[in-house]
Amino acid sequence: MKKIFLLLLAFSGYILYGQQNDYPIHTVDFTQVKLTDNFWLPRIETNRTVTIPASFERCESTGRVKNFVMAAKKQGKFCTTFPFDDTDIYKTIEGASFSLAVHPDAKLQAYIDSLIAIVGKAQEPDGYLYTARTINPSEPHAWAGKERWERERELSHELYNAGHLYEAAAAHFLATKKRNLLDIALKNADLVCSVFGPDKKHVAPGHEIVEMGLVKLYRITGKKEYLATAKFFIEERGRYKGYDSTSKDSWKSGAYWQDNIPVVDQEEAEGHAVRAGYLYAAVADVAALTGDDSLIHAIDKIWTNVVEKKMYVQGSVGAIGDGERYGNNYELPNATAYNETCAAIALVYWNYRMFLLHGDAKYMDILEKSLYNGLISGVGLDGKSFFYTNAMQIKNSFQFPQMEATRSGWFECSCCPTNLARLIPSIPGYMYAQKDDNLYINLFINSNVDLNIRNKAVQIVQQNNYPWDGALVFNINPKTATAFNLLVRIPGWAQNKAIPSSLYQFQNTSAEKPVIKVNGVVVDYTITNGYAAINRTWKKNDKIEVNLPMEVRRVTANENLKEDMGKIALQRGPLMYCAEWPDNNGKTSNIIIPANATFTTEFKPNLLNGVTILKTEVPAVIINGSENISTVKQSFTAIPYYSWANRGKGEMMVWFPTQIKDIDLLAK
Ligand code: FUB
Ligand code: ZN
Repeated sequence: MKKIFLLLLAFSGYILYGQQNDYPIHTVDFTQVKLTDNFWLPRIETNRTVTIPASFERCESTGRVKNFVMAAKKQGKFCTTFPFDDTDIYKTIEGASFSLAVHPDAKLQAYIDSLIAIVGKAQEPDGYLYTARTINPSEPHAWAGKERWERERELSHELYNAGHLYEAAAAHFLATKKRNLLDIALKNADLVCSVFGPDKKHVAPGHEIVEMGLVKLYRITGKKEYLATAKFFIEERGRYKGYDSTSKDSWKSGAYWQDNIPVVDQEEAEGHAVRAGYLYAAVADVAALTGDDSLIHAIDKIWTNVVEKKMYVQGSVGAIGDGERYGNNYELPNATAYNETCAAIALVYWNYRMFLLHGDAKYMDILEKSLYNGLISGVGLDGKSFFYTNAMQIKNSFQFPQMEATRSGWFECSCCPTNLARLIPSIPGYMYAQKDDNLYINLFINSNVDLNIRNKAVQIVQQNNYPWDGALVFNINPKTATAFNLLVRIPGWAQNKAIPSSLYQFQNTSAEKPVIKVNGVVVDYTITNGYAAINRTWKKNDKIEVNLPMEVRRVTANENLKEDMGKIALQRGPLMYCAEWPDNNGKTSNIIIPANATFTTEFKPNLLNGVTILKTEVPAVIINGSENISTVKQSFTAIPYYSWANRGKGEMMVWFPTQIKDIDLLAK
């Protein structure tokens, strides 16, 4: 049995002893946080009881599992569409492992073991694992190339499959302490490290994730080659001479793969948005573990570029469908917004790592924006219907074919559902982080957490009704009186900043300020890097109350976003709102929200699993007969953006004109 190098503190919080460099801040592992929350706990439960079983079922019924069975026998014909279909099994195992870690389930564990046995049999003796070739090496998948790795740069996804295997194996090992999947992953990683490197084969992986996966294996085993190979893959980018660097076409220039410029010189988020997000997250990992500041400078610049110029108001990225990619600066079209769910997930991975590097709440502001809006919009309230793309508007008059107006149970390319299956159970892991005697509270989710701060046991209980209410309570219960610095994130939106850049602003400045009380007494606080610091000796039953203003805010866009000019979007707390047809006389593209509209809010427990709606009266343009139009006053209801498309197909809008400038007449 191979030796496991380190003392484990489970999942993301695990620390590699003997490692000189690492993130200065470390995560409080999701397994330490026990949720009692009305918003997230039901979602995590739905993920456990519906999404994960449905994903496994689809992996079987679509032939993804059969591909492994055939690879083991070297018989048959690859029976699904894409060479990366193997990863749907890995990602679902990863999500199921996260779930097992907090919710033991012998049946699920046995089922995963049975799948792992199937995966193991498909692995070739030297560790290679890629069903699209192994089933029939003389006739591999068309994207795979005749020889191993030969088309890795473009399409084969051999290293992408490897990366998801490593991520799943790390999660499974940490959850179960079983080595069955880990050993398969390590054998594959050893092969990858023996094939690629400075004196070996050179390639920038065609779809990043192998880098993050290798880092996870490095953290578990301490094997330096894994980290070195992850770094090598990052440094390989921008070295290939086969692209046309002058081409505007991102495939021809290499920008599609973030391979046009060396990573340290990259300044703009370019190319395929999921690939990009996974790269930037991996760069953060490798920079943290190697102390390479040039890598940090690169992702700092790229982050600023995304947040200043390339993000939709509801936290989605990857505007352009052709190439599933980032657009040019300020290229954020509403009618064709692509916004792959996986890109939002990648953004969460990346922004969390940026927070761990820098300790600034602005990264958590972006994480929260994406998580509560453009990310969970990707999964229906039933847990088994999904969006691959996340639209910014649906109009009856015209819909681009690529834009999804209804959710699907699965996709031919089904990366997003299985990515959600692994992201959702790990959400409690983004709530708390520590550095020395500083405790960061980043997300507001009802829960109990048992911490160790400077070797003293401290329990924190969150009591809130977030994201619906801004009144937050934190009960601090150290075993014995303990001094530490509590850093409570004060979201940018509670400080009159719609986003940490000038891309979106609140139309009016609110005079309401967050109020903080300790044991019932209002305290003065200063905000540093987005956190209110409360430094004191904490005693049992100490209570902090934070009141975040929850007004309805009108959001306007930077003047470079031409399509959004003269329009507003609606935000309350961390949630972006949209109007959907069932609440607005069957139509939303005819609505005007004038400057003087005032909103009321109401929590509707029976609507969309319980949501706070925004209400007002608005003018709406209607057609009378076939020749006349008029404007009528009607009641207007907005729902949280994440909850749209759960009641059938129809119109949806995020940005609303405040005045009419012109009318486009469509013929019958
Ligand atoms: O290429 C693998 C995955 O399929 C990508 O991350 C998605 O964008 C989809 O193209
Ligand atoms: Zn996807």
